[in-house]
Amino acid sequence: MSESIIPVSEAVAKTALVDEAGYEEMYRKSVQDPVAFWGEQAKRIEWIKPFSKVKNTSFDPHNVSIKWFEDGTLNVCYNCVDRHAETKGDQPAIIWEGDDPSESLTITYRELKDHVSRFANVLKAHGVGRGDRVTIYLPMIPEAAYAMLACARIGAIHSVVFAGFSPDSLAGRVQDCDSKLIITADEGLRGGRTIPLKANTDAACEKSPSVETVVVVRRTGGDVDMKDGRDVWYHEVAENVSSSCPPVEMNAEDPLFILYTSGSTGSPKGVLHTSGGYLVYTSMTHQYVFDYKSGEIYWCTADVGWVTGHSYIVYGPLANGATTLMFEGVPTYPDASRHWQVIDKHDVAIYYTAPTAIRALMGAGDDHVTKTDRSSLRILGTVGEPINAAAWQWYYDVVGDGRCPIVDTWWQTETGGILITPLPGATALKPGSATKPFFGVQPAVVDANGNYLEGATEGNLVITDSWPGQMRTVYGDHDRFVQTYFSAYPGNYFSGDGCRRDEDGYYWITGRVDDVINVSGHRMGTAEIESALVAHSKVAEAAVVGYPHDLKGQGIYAYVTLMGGEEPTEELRKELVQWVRREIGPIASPDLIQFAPGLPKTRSGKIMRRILRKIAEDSFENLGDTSTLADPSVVDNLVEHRMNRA
Ligand code: 6R9
Repeated sequence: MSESIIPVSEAVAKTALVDEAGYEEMYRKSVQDPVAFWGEQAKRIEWIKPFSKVKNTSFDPHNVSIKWFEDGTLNVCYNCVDRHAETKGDQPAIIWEGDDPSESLTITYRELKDHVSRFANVLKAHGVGRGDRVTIYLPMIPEAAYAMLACARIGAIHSVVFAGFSPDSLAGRVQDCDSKLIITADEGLRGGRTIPLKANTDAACEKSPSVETVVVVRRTGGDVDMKDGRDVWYHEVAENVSSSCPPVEMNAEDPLFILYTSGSTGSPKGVLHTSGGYLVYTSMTHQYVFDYKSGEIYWCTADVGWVTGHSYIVYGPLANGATTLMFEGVPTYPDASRHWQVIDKHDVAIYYTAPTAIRALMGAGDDHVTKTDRSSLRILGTVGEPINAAAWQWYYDVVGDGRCPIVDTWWQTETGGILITPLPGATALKPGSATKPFFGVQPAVVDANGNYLEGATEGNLVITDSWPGQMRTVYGDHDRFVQTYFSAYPGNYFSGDGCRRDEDGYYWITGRVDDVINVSGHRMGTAEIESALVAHSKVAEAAVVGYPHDLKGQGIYAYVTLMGGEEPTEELRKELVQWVRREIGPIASPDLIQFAPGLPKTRSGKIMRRILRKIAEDSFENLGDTSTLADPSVVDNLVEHRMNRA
């Protein structure tokens, strides 16, 4: 297999924080003496009371416990806002670019402090305090960042729910953590279309008795119902509170936020991140991975509803006093040139996006890119799913004009920050490889029995010791945390991803090895989609698998068995797609639905997903061992009636 290697750019290396030798040296120190290393790194944030103990962590499945800087105290919001307001108050903290290209806003650090303090006072006025959960269901507007930071300021725990989720998904997440307050907007605006966020919230509240208050930010001015005694307009209540609010002293291990994410089984898990370690880790990775230089405009295109938005739009960059760009819209509105125009308009130096966006924009043709300037760009990044070599090369050659290193960053909601990544001045690049571990991160490859594999090899990706940004527990269910991440390979954190390590020690993530699919960089449990399908009165049984999709990375292929007497019509197929959209949200819409009279099962009744995956992938000639099937003829029917992927 021929493999291209792109050496470190000399221009970048000249000013980069670390070069090749620097990386090796610093990495060695970080894993030889993590206590000394992280104790030193933790100085990048301001502590109220210094910690005396750096690391207290155990991956032993009988006693999983993760604590960093445990007796230190700090306020995360103070670190992201106030300390910069004092030293560089006039510098833009957030540049907001609206869905409509004529709308943008700049918020300085001084202004950010006012906005956030006011928001915090509104929350306090509605009875929110330390440890209370607040659900944030907002579009990509500055208020989303204000609301998150306001929670951090007063010690409340935020749970951001992506604005593309349905009322039912929102309700599930509100109920799981007993939120008493939801922050939403009248409507969201994306690609010229509105999203009825307040109406969705109303529907979710019907199922969520814990909610006492709904704070509504006015975004579009669209008509909404306001419920007396429960709903308040943010702009009205904000007028009556002060713009000064002291940040509270929090312990390093106090929760900062909950973020729900899909796993292979059951309902989404509330991933819990805490304060000190998370901030040290996101701040350090943001600075080193993007080689961030003070004053540069940095743009991460993620939504704040995902972990990438938390760590690399809000907390990491703001902890570093950076200027972070927040974009409300979509890459293809008004046309496929939008991202490149935003880069020119705001002189973006660092651009961090997802492979699915790169593939879509590549498909739109080079003209959209080449007609723009992009000379402000210095570093490109990608995250969310494996990037295919062709998309990588296009990103490098066309978007970056062959000048800008690409950092392919591997990490997860659970990891809090980037774990495997190139560093711009230190790592020669191989298209499609996330390359090497970040400081303090010790990856290993294990076989199915948990044996560590040495050298060039392929297997399951585990991490053998803790890092400060790691999740601490599943909210309200520590057993599930232990079960999900520490039981498969005792003594290690199991990522759920497969990977290959080459002869240079570079890591190549090959994708999930569990029942999680990755559609356009969005994680989804097949079980969630299946349970939405079987909730439909005409569906008896459903099995969902992923299949390779040119743009989305993976598409959703659903096998559906109907209730006796139901007709498998085209109409019903459309109805089921709509149904899933309503139950979970548009990102979970099945791409293909195959009506199947029966599913392949073992004699003990287990669905053989391996076979369903092969058929969905169109590689049904090699179905492997089918001898354990209860009724092998089921498979012939499935193959015969498989859906056309084109
Ligand atoms: C940050 C984020 C995590 C899953 C992860 C993996 C996939 C993320 C990747 C990547 C290959 C990369 N993933 N980054 N695969 N190369 N650079 O995406 O978090 O939404 O929790 O998804 O995404 O499969 O396990 P999350």
